[in-house]
Amino acid sequence: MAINYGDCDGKVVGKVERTVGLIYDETMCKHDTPDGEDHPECPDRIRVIWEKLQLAGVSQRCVVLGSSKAEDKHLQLVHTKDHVNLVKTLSTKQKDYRRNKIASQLNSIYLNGSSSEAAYLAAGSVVKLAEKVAQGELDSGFAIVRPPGHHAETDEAMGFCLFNNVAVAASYLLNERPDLGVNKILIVDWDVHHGNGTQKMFWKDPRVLFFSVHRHEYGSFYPAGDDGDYDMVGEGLGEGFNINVPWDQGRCGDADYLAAWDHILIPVAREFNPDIILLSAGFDAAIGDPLGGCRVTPYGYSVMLKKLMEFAHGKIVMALEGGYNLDSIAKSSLACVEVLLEDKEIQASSEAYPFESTWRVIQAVRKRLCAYWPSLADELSWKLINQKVPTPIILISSSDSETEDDAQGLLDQMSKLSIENHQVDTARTSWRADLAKVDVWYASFGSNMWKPRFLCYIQGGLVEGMKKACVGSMDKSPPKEIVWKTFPHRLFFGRESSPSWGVGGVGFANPLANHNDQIHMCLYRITLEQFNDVLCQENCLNVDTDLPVIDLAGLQLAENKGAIIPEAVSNSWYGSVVCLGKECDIPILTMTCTLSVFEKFKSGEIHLRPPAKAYANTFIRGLVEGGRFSAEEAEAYIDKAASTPL
Ligand code: Q9C
Ligand code: ZN
Repeated sequence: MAINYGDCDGKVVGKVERTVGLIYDETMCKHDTPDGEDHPECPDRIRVIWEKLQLAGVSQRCVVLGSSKAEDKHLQLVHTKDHVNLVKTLSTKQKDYRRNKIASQLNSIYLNGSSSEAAYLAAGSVVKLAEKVAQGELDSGFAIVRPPGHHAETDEAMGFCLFNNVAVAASYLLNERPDLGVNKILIVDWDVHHGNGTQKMFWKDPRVLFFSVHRHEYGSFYPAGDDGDYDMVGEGLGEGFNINVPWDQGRCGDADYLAAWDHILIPVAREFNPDIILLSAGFDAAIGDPLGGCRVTPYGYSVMLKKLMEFAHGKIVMALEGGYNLDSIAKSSLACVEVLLEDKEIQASSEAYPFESTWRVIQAVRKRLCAYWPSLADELSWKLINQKVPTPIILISSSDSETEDDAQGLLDQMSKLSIENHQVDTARTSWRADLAKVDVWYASFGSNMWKPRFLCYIQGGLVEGMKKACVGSMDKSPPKEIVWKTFPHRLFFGRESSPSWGVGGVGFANPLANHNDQIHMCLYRITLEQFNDVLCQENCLNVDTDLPVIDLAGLQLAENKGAIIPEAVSNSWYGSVVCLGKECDIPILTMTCTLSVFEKFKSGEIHLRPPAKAYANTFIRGLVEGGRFSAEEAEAYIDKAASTPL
């Protein structure tokens, strides 16, 4: 440790700064696409990180080391001889077309005349840094290297990775340097992708605890398949020494990652008590990353890293893996090196809660691994897991290079905030507290009969086929009960288009009963407060109103008269609130067009129209999953309603 003396308020204070090593070598920028095509894994990635550290005056406070080439015998600790030879002979004597052919047979790999040299330098640099940290010459360090490594398997390059840099370094310490006394290594992989290569290399090895947190989405996210699932815990002596935290969804941020830290990684690390930590530090879970679709901030990375520093006397070797937004990776790297230097207190974050799916994943991981790690055995408290963001039901198509919908992003942020705002709002607009005490059945008859679609009106979000997300209700509690019933009203479809479904009709119920007709309805037991919010959303009105659309007096009136037309929605498509009687002494309400609009449908002044395909499909799912009809029957039911004149 270096001791710096500074002057503070006239007093001389001693401050111990930790010795942090950095390795950067411009030579690794020469690995590039053969014809100069753009690629996310580009040379500028390491350049911008290096420049950022210099500009911030941080590299000057670190020990900057030259890079080193890996030795073949070290590479062969985790790779086959064939693989090492393949990478070695990629170099200059070969022609581009030969390399292109090799690359084309691999998964997500490009190669040029400098790829071999860069791969040797990347692996060798991580080995060198790990050695110096292990022997105590450095407290910690960051190898700013490329190509990345964690996807590279024993006998195969993939996912932009040629050699598995971190795995080579871990194996080197354990097998080649018994003198350094490293017997247990924790590898933390926070790259947004699963570290499949590293996992396999230490699958049966209890000396290496491999922890990877990554987008998984049921095996659809790169590198796709089951390898990254939480069920993959290792085998033989290594059983329990492989931990995967597989996110079910994108958009995870600081709160999600820190929850995984606090409730999985940190307690396990405490039990494992590693001698050194190697960090597969990809920054592609960073906010703004074009491939990752997550939102970890530099603050989030700094807290994750800080929490790891309590182990192994802070001996941490960071090695760059992925990360494709140049600005994000530079800022995240800087935040991390500042933590290694024990520079400053970490500022508080503003982000609220993890996703609901995050708690689900964390609970599954804890359950699967608690036999090996007793600190995971306790059930998480109800209070804790209730601190969550409601998850929109089905998300915009997720590919590797996810094009995030801005509306969806905004929506998430809104819902993350609305949790805190909720209490304030309820206090301010007192009608909510009153109407929250009264239950009603909301009788739905269209796409809302599919529960996930209805839940959009409660929790916010959208399901497949919808063109626009719902904001949800202020009170996001799910319905207390669901029942199905049939009523003597007529189902029909009309309007040219709707904001939710685009071109095509949507469902209406004849506001008047007629005993020759039948309409099947799914009844959700919700509060009158929530019913107001659903009514507003159905009519494209803001839910945050100072006055309810239908209050207790309105409910009474609807019960007495059979239907009312609340002022606020009188000119909207669902302007009539119809009371269909009672179930278990609770009033049943539905919403449909007013009688005068119904007359216009009947006369042809407003057009009847069959429903849009996506709408009809959602409707069918509701009927089928509700156990009401088979798919064929549901389709016939809708077809009949759509083709019978009023
Ligand atoms: N649909 C690292 O972050 N994407 N590698 C292939 C195929 C590959 C990422 C897309 C992503 C590899 C180190
Ligand atoms: Zn990655």
